[in-house]
Amino acid sequence: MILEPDIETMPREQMRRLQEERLRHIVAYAVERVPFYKQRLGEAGVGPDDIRTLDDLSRLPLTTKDDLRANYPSGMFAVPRSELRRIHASSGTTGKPTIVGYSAADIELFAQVNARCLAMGGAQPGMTLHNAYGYGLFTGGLGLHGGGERLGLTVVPVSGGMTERQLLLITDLRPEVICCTPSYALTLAQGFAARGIAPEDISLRYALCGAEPWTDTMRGQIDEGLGVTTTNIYGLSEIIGPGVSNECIEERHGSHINEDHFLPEIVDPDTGEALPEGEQGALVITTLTKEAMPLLRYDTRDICSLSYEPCSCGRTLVRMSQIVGRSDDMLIIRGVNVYPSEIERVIGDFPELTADYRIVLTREQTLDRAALEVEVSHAFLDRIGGEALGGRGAIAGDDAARLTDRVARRIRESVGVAVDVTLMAPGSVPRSEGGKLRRIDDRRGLSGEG
Ligand code: DLL
Repeated sequence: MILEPDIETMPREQMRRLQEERLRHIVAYAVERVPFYKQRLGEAGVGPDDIRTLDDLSRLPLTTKDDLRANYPSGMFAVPRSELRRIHASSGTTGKPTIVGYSAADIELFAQVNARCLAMGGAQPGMTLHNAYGYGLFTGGLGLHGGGERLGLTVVPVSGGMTERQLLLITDLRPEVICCTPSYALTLAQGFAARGIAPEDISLRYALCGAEPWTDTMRGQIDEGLGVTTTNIYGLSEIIGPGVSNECIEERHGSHINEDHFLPEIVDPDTGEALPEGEQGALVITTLTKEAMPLLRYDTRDICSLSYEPCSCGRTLVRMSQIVGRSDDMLIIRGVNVYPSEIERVIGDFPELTADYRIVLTREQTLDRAALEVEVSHAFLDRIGGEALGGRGAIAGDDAARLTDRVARRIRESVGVAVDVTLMAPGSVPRSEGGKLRRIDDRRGLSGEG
C-alpha cells in the first residue's frame, strides 16, 4: 500500500521542482531564524538568493555533529522554546546528548513519515503494531508510535526489554507488525524457538528493523525465525528520528527516502565533494520542511549510496543502500551510539590507568559484547605488587577486581553501555605498528555478510 501516491510516485522532474521550492524557503528561513546559519553562510559568502536550484546545493557548507555540540542545547532552534512541543535526544551518553526539538507541525511530520514507512514495510490500517523500540528520549519508540496511530494501526507501546513479557504479549495480542532493532528481533525469535513455538504459529507478518547496522544474513534469520518479511528502516534524531527512509516489501532493495522532506546527497567523506549517483560516500541530508530545527546539508556520517532506478513498487522516491559503515568512529553497541572518545575520557579520570586501551566488540548469538582492555600504570602495579599476572598480561587479584568494578560502573553510568573491563600490565596492549592505530577491534562482522 502506498500511503501518499501523489508524492511517493511523483515524476522526478516534479519532485525536483518541489524540492527546489522548499529548499529556497528553508535556506531563507534558517538564515533568518538561526544565528548559527546566518553566520555560517555569511562566512561562506553565500546568501539565500544564491540557492535557486538543486545544483546550487553544494555551495552551502556542511553542518556537522560538532556544530550541534557547539550550539548545545538549544542554539540550533529556529523557534522560541515556548513553541517546542517535544524534545528528543540521540541515543547514547548521559554526558552531552544531541538535543533535538519539534514544533507541533514537526510532530505531525514525524507521524506522517513514519506512517509512510510502516506502509512501505507492509502494514495496513486495522493491523496491530508491537512497538518494541525504546520509548523516551530515543526517537524510535515515540516516532513509530505516532506513525502507527497515523496509519490506523493499534499500537502496543511495549518499549524495549523484558523479553518474557514481549513473547507473551505477541502470543496473546496477535500483532501483525513488529518494530524493533534487528538484534532484538533475533532475541525474540530465539525466545520463541526456546519455547517450542514455530514461526508459522507466530502472528507477526511484517518487521521494520533499523537503528543499528545489520546485514542480509541477519535479515534471513529474522524472516525465518519470526515468520515475517523484514524491511530496513533508517533515520537519525538530528533529521527527525526514524522515518527518513524504509524499504518497500516488494523489492527490499534499498530504502525509499521521504525526499519531499529530507533531501539527500552523497559526498566524499574526506573532501565533502558531492559524488555522482551510485557512488558510495557519506549521506548528507537537508531538511526541507522542519520548523523547529532545520538542518542544511547535515553530514550524517553514514556511508551508503543512492539509486534513482525505477522500483517495481511504483514509488519514484530515491533509494539508499544499506549503511555499510560510518565515516567517524561512532560505534553502535546494543543500539546505543558510543564514541570511543567517551570511554577514553572515563579512562582518563582514573590515575591508576594509562591511555593505552583497546575495545573488542563481539556478538554472542544476537547480543553485542564490548570488552575493554586497558593498561594500568607502573605505580599501580608496584602498589599492588606481588599479585598474580594472568595470561596475556591480564592482571588478577582483589585490588585489580575492585578497580575493574569501579571503571565498569563509571562507563555504564556516563556512557550508557555495559563493558567487560580487563586490566592489563603496562606494555601489553597492542601498539601502532606505523599505520593507523586500531583501538577498536570490531569482530561482529557487520560490514560483510554474517
Ligand atoms: O536510531 C533513529 C531510528 C530509530 C532509526 C528507530 C530507525 C529505527 P539515533 O539514535 O540518532 O536515531 O541514531 C542514528 O543510527 O546515524 C546510523 O548510524 C544508525 N542507524 C539508524 N538506522 C539504521 C539502519 C535512530 N537502518 C544512527 N541501518 C544513524 C544502519 C542505522 N544504521
